[in-house]
Amino acid sequence: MAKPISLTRYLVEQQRVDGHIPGDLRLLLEVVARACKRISQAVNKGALGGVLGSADSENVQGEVQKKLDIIANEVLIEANEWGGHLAAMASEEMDSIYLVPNRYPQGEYLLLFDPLDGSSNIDVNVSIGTIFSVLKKPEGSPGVTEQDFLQAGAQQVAAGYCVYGPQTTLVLTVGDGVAMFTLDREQGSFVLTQENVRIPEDTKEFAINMSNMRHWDEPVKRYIDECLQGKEGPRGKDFNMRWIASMVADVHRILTRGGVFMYPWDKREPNKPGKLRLMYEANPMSWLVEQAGGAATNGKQRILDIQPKQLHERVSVILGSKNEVERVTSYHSTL
Ligand code: AHM
Ligand code: MG
Repeated sequence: MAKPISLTRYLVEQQRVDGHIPGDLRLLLEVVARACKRISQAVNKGALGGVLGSADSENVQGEVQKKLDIIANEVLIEANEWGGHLAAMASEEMDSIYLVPNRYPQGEYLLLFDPLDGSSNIDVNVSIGTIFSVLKKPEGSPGVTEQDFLQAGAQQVAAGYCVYGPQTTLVLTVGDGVAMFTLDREQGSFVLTQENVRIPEDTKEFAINMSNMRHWDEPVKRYIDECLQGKEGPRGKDFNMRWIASMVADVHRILTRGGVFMYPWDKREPNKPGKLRLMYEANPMSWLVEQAGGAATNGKQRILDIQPKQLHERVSVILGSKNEVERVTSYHSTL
């Protein structure tokens, strides 16, 4: 059997052999992976570690924070602030950007993350995860401002997530396809378990929170209605539905066996484009999905082309198997 390839070796090869990433970015990704290992340990301890339940606080979106949301956020900040690879960080759980303190060396990257995605699943022992995205600090600007973070997803230099499920799996792209690494708990290292991940172009599986159906817009209603008609309907095949309510876990399934995931705009909060956040969730996941041959739009345009106007901006998300995403997107222009 071939010798297992660690995340470290994979990244060194991306740097040295393939020339895809600079040394600084490699080291930054190693730090992020180490932080994910620590979060994984906290998740695994569960009730024994006293990490379950709510904290007495709300985040900038007005959502009640769980203890693990805060712990994961602190782990990521603490692991990354002194490494010398970053200029600043932004998190779904923090109101504004976090500048690397002056006492530490300053780097040229910006790190964005959703420290603990799928918060509603924390206390029920269902898969949750960390999502991250790396941007380059714009050249020539002294210091860092929120404006520096407002770059379209197409500018990302690395993106990934770590899913804490029956296995802990880190999924990564640096623009050279998608690779998956499984955490070997005994060795304490991430081991490459799949390279060149590909999403099938067609699928018979959709993921959407059906309880919101009455609030959806017509194009989404039409698409799901056609799926529900099965073999007898216009699609001529039966569809299956899955909804884990952790984007990391739903996207992980799609990267593994295909499918389409949607969290569309709906009428509950008409002024907001959707529930999910562009910079912390939609951009990194869209890049991973595209790198695996899938597609990601907001119904009207490619998510990676959206110019963000605010750090905590929300967006309508349709991503996964290419032909299905194109179909839902086309319904938005014909209705
Ligand atoms: P979170 O980052 O606070 O956990 O919220 C995002 C999550 C996604 O992981 C998931 O797709 C969605 O919210 C689930 O929403 P719902 O509770 O409507 O099913
Ligand atoms: Mg989230």
